[in-house]
Amino acid sequence: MSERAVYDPKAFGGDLEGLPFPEDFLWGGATADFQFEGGFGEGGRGLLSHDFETGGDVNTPRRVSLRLADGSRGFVTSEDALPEGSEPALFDDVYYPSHKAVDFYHHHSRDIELMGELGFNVFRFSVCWSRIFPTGLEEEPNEEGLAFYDHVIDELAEAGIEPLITICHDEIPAALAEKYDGWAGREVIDAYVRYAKTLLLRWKGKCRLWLTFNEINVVLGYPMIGTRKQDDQTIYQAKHHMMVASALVTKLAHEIDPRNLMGTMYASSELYARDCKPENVFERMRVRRETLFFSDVMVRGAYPNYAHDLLARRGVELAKEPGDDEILAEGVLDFVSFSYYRSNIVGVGSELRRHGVLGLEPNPYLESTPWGWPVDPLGLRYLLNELYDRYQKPLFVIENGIGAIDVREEDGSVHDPYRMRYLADHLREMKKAVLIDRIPVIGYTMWGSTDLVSLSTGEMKKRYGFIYVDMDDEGKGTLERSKKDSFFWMQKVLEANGAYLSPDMETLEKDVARLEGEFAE
Ligand code: BGP
Repeated sequence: MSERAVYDPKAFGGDLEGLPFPEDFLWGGATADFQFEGGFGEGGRGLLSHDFETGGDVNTPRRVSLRLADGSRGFVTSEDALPEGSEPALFDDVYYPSHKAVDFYHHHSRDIELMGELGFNVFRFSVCWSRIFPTGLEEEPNEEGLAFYDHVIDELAEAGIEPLITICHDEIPAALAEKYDGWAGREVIDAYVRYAKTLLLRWKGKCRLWLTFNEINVVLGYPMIGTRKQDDQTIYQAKHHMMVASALVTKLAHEIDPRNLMGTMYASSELYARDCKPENVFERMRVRRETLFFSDVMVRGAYPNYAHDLLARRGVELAKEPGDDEILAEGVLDFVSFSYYRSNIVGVGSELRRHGVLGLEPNPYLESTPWGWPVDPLGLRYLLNELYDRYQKPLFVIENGIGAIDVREEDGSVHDPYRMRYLADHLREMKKAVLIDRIPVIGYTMWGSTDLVSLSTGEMKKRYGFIYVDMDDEGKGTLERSKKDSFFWMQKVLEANGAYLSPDMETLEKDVARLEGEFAE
């Protein structure tokens, strides 16, 4: 990384307005194939675990559609076990958001053009595993699938945008899930390594930033990891296999091209003790270890000392093979990347979901989004410090943003001051972490920079983007892309490499113009 700008507290005051981020800082957006790409059944794409998942909303969970043992139709929530004898099945009268998503498959040129206009220099996307290996079991990849991403990567390069590829974003080819019980089957490691190697060789020299998995610390359920059962034993065993697979691919990636930089994404809400009662503070430490367990293994290269207690409490007995520990030690990651949307409160008896990443207790000091996610910009600075203290590896904020209901006016404009406010507040705290706390942060990719389907609810109305996509929760709409107010705001922010972050467009424009004037002098 280049020399960082010098922070002089006397000259710049607490909010650092006027000071840019380091010159080589990466700025961009992030997406996932089954939320963004669509192209179902096209180009030889095979069925994906997510293809059976219905939409939902804040009160209605998404479900997996099934053919039950007696031949009738059934549904279970995406986090439930599949009933004995049932199989995931598609029905003509059910809407499945992954099939079309927002159709990046046919809109990639326009989408990339808009990213270029925004000023991105990196774009995070995931490759759809079943587009490359339709069942996951083939020996040879699907050339048409690879060619699609060749186009994407070449168009990005032309726009001056570097790819950041998620090899596997919470998904598995359906046939592979069926044959081996998803990641519960150790055989999936080989299938994944074959798949990842194909990508690493194909885009050698064109892509240097890779993520082996997305949010490995929270994924569960048939759509995400392909397992039929959802008990702790199954899930931790599956994730042991994923960690071994990630380490093998990390080692391989370094051999294929030493310039490759490898990460995995962790869902990283910040976590606070409910109060200063020692039992609650201790509980915070215990839950924190649950959320950081997977990064502890993959970034340090070994199961931590507290793993014994963590697994025993959950009644998990891991089946490890001889050599697994060596593999984990040899495949440590180069950087630590994470999503940050919110913080949580924890204390004795707290109800927490997904290993402490989703808390239900309101924080009286914070406001929440309409989907109940507490907004906590300072939590991002805290997290960056906490992770760097723990790992001493470069960090990468690869998901952040606010899901909100946007209104598109008749003239196509979308006024989203809440998004500019949310992002400005988070970027400001990130800037403090970089310039004051001296944390090496590689970059920032905003989640869903072009509107896409929500992962948790399957809705379109929970929008994150700078770019509005005309589509509703049932998949109806022209799919036309238009620029929200936040698009123009982010353009200005990036023009000055984050030197000015005012969420008020007028002030921002004046500040950036002043900066340009200073350069001209
Ligand atoms: C993360 C996932 C993304 C994403 C995001 C926002 O967990 O990596 O795939 O969608 O969260 O969540 P949601 O879409 O549920 O608002």
